[in-house]
Amino acid sequence: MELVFKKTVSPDVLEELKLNGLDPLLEPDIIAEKLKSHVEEVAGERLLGSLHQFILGADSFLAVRNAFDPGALGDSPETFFTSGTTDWYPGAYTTLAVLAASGLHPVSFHSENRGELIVNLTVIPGVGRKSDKSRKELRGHTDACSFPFAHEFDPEEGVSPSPDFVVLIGQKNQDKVPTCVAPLSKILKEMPEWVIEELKKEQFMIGTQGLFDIDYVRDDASILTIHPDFGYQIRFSHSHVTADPALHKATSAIKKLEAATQKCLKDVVVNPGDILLVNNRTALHGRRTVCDAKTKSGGNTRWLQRLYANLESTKGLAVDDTRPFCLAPESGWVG
Ligand SMILES: O=C(O)CCC(=O)C(=O)O
Ligand SMILES: [Fe+2]
Repeated sequence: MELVFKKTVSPDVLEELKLNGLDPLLEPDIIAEKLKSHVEEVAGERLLGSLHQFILGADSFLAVRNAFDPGALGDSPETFFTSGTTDWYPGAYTTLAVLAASGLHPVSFHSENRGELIVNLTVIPGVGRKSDKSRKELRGHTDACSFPFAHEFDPEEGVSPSPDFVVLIGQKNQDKVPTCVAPLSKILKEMPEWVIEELKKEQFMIGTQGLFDIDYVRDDASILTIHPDFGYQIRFSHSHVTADPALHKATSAIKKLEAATQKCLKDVVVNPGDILLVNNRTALHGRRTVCDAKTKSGGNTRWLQRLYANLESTKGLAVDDTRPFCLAPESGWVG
């Protein structure tokens, strides 16, 4: 679903916050509180109603178009870390306010990117896995796929639930490289009943995605679950979900899910000034190829930013006194 803001939050209002030195990585709640009413004003009642319907599950993604004016940006960063520069603040400020107006709260994980609330998705220079990954296509996945579903969360286990929503902020995307989204409702229709039954069984191993610095594989996990209020939910990653090869039906169910996902992926371009909210439980998301290894990083290469957001009802384990939004597992944790 798409929403178009006719007006953006005024650059003057955003500039004032910047002059006050408010850092989106440290004081997201103060920023959200100060800006929420501005967003409510420019959005209007109809758009706010759509935001609320979306977070309650009306659709698998929401593209908020023309939400902010990116203003004058420096060269695209070449690192995941956002601290140290401030040219990206207008997008971050507005996104925090849009989340607050939707009834969502931002979260990060201590073990991913030093627990920083907002990370760059940008071309990382050099050779190696991280650089390759930053340029390549990403197949359909959910973020933090090895973490529990919200209704499975057990504080004793030491792992907070995976985030309810993945939020992408558009800073630069001159080649219009699409993000892709496959709604679970469509994927389910592409699969026979026996595949759905297999995916619901607690028989899979889910490894942890590369950006987390923890050593953790979730054993005896289901890929599909039925949430008591929201219905079918999914967690998945092509590269991190496996089954015991002796379990033929489980292995072929993974293959069927991959094929069904492929059929359902829809391109959504996150343009500068746009905010894309993806439901991390009722959709798989991915991305088309950003560029090849010959393309230089920096300059005007694609630059999105990402943060996570949870419903009020989703609880996690806070582990950092100075950053209440930063959740377990901690960096270096072995599960
Ligand atoms: O770059 C994008 O559009 C999405 C990236 C993504 O899904 C990820 O980094 O997990
Ligand atoms: Fe992702």
